[in-house]
Amino acid sequence: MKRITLMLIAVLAYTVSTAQIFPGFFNDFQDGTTQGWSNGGSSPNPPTNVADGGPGGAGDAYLEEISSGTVGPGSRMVVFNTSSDWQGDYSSLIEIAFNARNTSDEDLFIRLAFEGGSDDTSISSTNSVTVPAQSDWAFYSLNVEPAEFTIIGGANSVTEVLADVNEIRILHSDTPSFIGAIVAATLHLDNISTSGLIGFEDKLKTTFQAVPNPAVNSLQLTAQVDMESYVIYNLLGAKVAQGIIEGTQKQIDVSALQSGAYIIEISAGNQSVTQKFLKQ
Ligand SMILES: [Ca+2]
Ligand SMILES: [Ca+2]
Repeated sequence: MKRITLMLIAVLAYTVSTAQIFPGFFNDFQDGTTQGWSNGGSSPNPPTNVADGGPGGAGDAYLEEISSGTVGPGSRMVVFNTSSDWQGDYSSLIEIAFNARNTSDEDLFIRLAFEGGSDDTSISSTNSVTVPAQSDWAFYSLNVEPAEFTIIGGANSVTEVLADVNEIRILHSDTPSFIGAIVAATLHLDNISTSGLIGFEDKLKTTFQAVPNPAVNSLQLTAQVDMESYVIYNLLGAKVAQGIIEGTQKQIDVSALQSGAYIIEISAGNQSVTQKFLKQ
């Protein structure tokens, strides 16, 4: 029953709206699974979870992917993920980063590839990052902004694909590809993570607080960005108080204000945010 409910939720989530993929999501493989990374049904060498020896050393699990370099399933260096964690809208992301190690004799030219959009269009990173042969763990990142991709097949634009991804792939190929290249190699991956930039203005607007509300004698201002100054207006638009903040928090004295409703405007970095508050 639980499983059916989860499946229904998954179906509803897919049909009703496209989930946003947020910065800060990552696969660290510490749960002992491949976290949805696979080769597909008939591969003789699907990715596996290795419990020890990731970039953090003992106890740091990672993903091992082997490609045979021969013919047929398992010959190409490619892992893909169609789990709900990786399906959705990538438009708020800047990069996907990961730790990688290449224990084989071939340099690996790692790219991201996606399938998505209304037409199941496939796209690939135009440029690769090189994980050198016989290299130890290192940190790599690939940009996921639309300008960084080449369309492999399908009628959607890159932007449409990145707004509605149904499959992500990490692959080796010396040219843009959705299927990866045939190579005999072993690639280790860990901490596959999303990163993005929330704009200063968004961060100011989403984190600014003036409490308590209603205020009695003082108002505590906090934000996760440095604020520069404040102005308090009454509801007629007249300026009744102002001051300098210089930091992420400031307690201001409002005891002299008459009881009533006010607007406080915070300025920072050429941006501003306003909030209504009541003085008791
Ligand atoms: Ca790990
Ligand atoms: Ca494989």
